Amino acid sequence: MNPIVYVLNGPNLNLLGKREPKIYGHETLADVEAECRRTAGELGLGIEFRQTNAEFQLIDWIHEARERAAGIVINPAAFTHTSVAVLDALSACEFPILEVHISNIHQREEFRHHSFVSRAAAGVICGFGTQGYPLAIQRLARLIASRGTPPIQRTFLVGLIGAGIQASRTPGMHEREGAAQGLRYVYKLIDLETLGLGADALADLIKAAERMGFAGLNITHPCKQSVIPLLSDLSDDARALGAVNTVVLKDGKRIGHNTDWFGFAENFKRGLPDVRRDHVVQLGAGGAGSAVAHAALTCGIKRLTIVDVATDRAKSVADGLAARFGRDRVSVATPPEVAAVIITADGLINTTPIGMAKYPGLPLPAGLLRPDLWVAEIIYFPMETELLRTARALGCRTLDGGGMAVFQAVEAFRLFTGINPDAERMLQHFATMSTD
Ligand code: CA2
Repeated sequence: MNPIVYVLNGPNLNLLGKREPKIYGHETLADVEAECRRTAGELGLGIEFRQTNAEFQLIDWIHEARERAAGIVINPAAFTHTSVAVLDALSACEFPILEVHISNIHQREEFRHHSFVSRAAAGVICGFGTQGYPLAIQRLARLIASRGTPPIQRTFLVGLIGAGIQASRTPGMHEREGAAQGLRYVYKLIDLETLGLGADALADLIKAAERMGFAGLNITHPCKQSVIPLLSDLSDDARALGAVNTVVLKDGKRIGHNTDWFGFAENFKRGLPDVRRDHVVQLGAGGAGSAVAHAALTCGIKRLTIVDVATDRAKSVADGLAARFGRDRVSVATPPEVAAVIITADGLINTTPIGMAKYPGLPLPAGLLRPDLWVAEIIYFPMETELLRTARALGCRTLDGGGMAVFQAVEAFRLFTGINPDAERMLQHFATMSTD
């Protein structure tokens, strides 16, 4: 596991390269970041490169670094000369800290000659321009190596509660990202089916997870709705959707979130960014269906027709959506009506289980597809469902469900840890797990 260094930048450094080139040069902060990443990579160090204009944020990041980094390179900018609070945060760190200033602060105004933070720094580089950053990283690598002891890793224990979840790729995604972030991250499957338990065991399982120090739980079928009465509070999204797939356990509280809709929205924005979205037909109004419909309307789909064999279910999902997005944007159709409504549709979204390895087949007659209809799936096992295969053969634009699975995990990881995961890395890792 590579040690991680935090490179932290204070106020106004986001203006680098855009103003005052005589003092600070022409390189932008993005150029500095690229150079730092290159240097850190060569030295076998992981890196978090950040900038903020807020003192509290800088302090929070120093606290975060205390628990997961092996050292800090910091340019506190103007806080250098004013902030006892930044000094105190740095003084609480047990690893080496290097202070960097692009300009030679001793050549400038009197008030820049004094640094509060230097007391906590093993060394200071100033007046070397932006070159000071990679030099500081090189020095930090030496100081870290000479300490010999690996940094203390923050530990996160999380899990997934659901039935028949043994093939889930979520544990692998979370654990791999956790390791890459320098964390001890364990993701347990709590499978009601293999445990021989019913959904009524949920309350006991959550209590047990809480007692054993879990940072959070993902919740899936059949518990996304039944978990709600067991929670202390809900995010606005989870409340609107009446479904929870992520519970954060913190300070004795259980906060329910829904990252499924975000997963679909992000996948859609990336995979089908430029498709027409005047009218879309969605098949399925189950738990996933309500989150996907919410995402679709959030992504600018003007009118959505929801189709479900259970008309009551479709109606109640549509009513909830109409209350949030407007009556004119949602309607309901029965399966025999699909042929009529799909004629005017730009796209089709399948949220039914038909097409999964367990339920093979097509969720609608193949004859209703046509080349100018885009088709989106949320199933990722198999990645190419019969619907996608048929649609692709016709020449339709298509979107598989892989991205949704990844982005719901991206958001859950962020909620569990408070750390921003690397979404690209999680996508890449997910792709290596797809074997079908
Ligand atoms: O020289 C440095 O790196 C400083 O930390 C930069 C701070 C300044 O307050 C310190 O005294 C020395 C200011 C950062 C503002 O950066 C700008 C960059 C371009 C244009 C305007 C501001």
